[in-house]
Amino acid sequence: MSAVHSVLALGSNLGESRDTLSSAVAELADHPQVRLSAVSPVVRTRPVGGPEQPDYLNLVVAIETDLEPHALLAHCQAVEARHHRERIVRWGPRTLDVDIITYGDLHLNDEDLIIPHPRAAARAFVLQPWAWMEPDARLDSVPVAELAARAEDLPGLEVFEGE
Ligand code: A4P
Ligand code: MG
Repeated sequence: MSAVHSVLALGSNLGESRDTLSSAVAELADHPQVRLSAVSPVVRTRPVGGPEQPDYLNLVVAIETDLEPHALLAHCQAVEARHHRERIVRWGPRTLDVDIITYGDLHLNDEDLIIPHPRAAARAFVLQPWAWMEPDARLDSVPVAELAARAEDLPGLEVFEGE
């Protein structure tokens, strides 16, 4: 089987978020069946949904992987667990969230895994860094840059250059 191109989105708004994101990218790539092919700029974003909470740092990565989708989800969750992610409130603050945005052209709707990610098409905190990383990317045949431009949370997004 040839490797599948997949886009993963990472977010953090608790603890040392910048360091957490850097180590998470390295840990995601540190798997024999995962090859990192691109990393987006880091963006600072206003929280979308959930309770009052700090701003997020977000980024996306592109990988080539031989893992099947559920095995990739398990790998993402293992990386989350290393950062002591605790699930307390849905859409609440978190040290690390890793979501699978796309997996090749696959459409999947399982109880524990939906691909493409069901909310990605409306979220600038995923779409804008993705469009910068892969300017020609499409999500369900719509250019990602177009989706980003339409996303309601785009005005709150800025490139993160460090504190
Ligand atoms: N799951 C289903 N599909 C997927 C997928 N494609 N990738 C399941 C990853 N997981 C997927 O996720 C709950 C369950 O979703 C998992 O057990 C998995 O089986 P979770 O990470 O435990 O919980 P969550 O993240 O609180 O919920 P959810 O629904 O993933 O939240 P979202 O929609 O990802 O939103 N605002 C800013 N600015 N930046 C952010 O990063 N993130 C969120 C989280 C909200 N607001 C934000 C940000
Ligand atoms: Mg999640």
